[in-house]
Amino acid sequence: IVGGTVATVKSHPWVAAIFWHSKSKERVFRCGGSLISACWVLTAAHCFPDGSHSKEDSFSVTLGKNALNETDLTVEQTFGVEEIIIHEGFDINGENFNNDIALLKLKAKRGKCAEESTSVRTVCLPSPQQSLQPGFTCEIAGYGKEKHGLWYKSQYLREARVTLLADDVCRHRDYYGNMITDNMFCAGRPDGSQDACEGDSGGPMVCEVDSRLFQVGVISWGEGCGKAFRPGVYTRVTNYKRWIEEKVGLTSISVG
Ligand code: 4AZ
Repeated sequence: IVGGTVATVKSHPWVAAIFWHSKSKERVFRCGGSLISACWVLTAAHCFPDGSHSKEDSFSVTLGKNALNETDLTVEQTFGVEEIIIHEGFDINGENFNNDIALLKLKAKRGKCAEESTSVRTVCLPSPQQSLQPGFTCEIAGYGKEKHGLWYKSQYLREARVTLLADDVCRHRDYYGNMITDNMFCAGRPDGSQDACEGDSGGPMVCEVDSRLFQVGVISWGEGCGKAFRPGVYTRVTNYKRWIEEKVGLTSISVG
């Protein structure tokens, strides 16, 4: 996160940290994610560059995490991954990030996945017809870099506020032109002062509607971080409501 502030996971209790296990068993932070039901985490497809060959055993997910390099067993909940579902329409080799969305099924422990606490809870998904006006301000959170080009990620969870851009603005040649598909939208700050950055992808953008927070976007990509005319690009979650329901099952998600 560029230009934001340190946040506690209690104010973003659906945030998930996805780790990859190296051959030497080191846990390497890979991506953000969001808890949408007790056993399911929503994230970005590009977090799994091996696509459907990604090995479930090589990943784990921690909920309730404030700091990447510190473990607080009193609040954190860590799970293995039972299944990785990458959107069928995501093109791993392609140069565009269309359909950059994936689901992780958590491995239950003694019959249970995530247990609700002040640091762990699910986020609501918007209804497919929900649409927010350009200029609406929403919140992003993640453990990603505080500046493009840094070699290290943020030690702590951070948050920032970004404003939704009109699609025709983001598709203007001064911005991203035809790189923006109908499954994406852009958000940022005119001066680039707040943005998502490397390591934040897969994490949620949430917007407050009628005093409830809905996950409207998945942090996906952008050219650099915090640059004017180069806003953050997000996967449009409303377009995937049916896909998510089909994979997860209607029973277990909070619907707005
Ligand atoms: C990334 O590499 C990334 N400024 C995510 C978001 C943005 C740029 C890069 C948006 O994961």
